[in-house]
Amino acid sequence: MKEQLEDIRRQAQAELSAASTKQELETLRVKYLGKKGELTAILKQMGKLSPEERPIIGQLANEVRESITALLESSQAEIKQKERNAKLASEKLDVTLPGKKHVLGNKHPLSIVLDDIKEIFVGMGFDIVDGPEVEYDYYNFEALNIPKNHPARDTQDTFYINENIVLRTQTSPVQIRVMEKQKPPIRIISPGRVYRSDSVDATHSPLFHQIEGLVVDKGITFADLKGTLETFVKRLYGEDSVVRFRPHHFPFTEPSAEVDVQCFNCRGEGCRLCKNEGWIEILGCGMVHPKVLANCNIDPEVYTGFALGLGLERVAMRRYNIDDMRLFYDNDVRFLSQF
Ligand code: 2NL
Repeated sequence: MKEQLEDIRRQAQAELSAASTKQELETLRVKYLGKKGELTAILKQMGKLSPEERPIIGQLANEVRESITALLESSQAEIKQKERNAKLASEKLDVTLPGKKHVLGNKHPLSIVLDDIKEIFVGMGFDIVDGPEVEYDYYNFEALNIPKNHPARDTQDTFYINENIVLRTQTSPVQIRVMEKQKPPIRIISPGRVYRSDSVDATHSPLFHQIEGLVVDKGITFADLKGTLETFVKRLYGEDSVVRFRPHHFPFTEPSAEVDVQCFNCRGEGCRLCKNEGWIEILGCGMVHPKVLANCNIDPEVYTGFALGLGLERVAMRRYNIDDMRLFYDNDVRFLSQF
């Protein structure tokens, strides 16, 4: 029996020091100290011993139990400490590390200029409208007094989807649609993407942006056009801007004009920026052609109107001194973060 007890002690010591989890320890506790455990099994046989042997074996059994209990407790404490250390290590946080920089986005230069222009027109009581980029030939050309075989169709270099459908070459079709639906007074601008079948270079792109404006009401005259555009140009380029109107021709306006602003670089003297002209062309405009009004069921004997169109890229290129249009569409952050 003595031998058996010593065996149990040795075996328990070996197994306990090899245990590495709480679960293993619990299994070992049951195995050695539990009601059906090995030590209990021995103690149950104490009755067979002689009275002289009994206290000796009893004492030894107690010693074994105590040493196993002590070992269990120290192993438990050790495992608990190990788990704690592992938890602390995995949750370690270096509060001295530098923070992660958030890269802030930028407003695209075209959006900056567009928002400025919208604000100026909204300030004068205009509404902002939009419409389809894939448009009927009728709305893009026919209704604007550009019939089939009109020379303007050649210069437009249109992308045709089929015989009757095009990618819009200007945003005027949006305004035709408004005039068809809404009776005057009308005061709108229509900014948006337009398409022309041009090859890409520093000043051309098959996709660019246009802003058109339209005012239709009783008694609208060329003086309203001049006043509105002068106000627009002064708000966009500064109150001291000088504006001139030059006769021009568009099929959809009559009379038509182009608007120049005196070169803000040389004040009209002539320099590189204005190509020695002293003036910089900024938009086209005119009184809405009576045929265009009639096409939209607006009686040209009762109503008159004016319209204008300008290219967004050209305004932005001049403002930011950008010499290559392609930069707008590359979306290179090194370019975009400069505005
Ligand atoms: C330019 C200048 C222009 C218009 C656009 C227009 C729209 C309607 C009726 C009449 Cl619905 N006109 N738009 C008028 C004059 C000039 O654009 O340089 N275009 C290429």
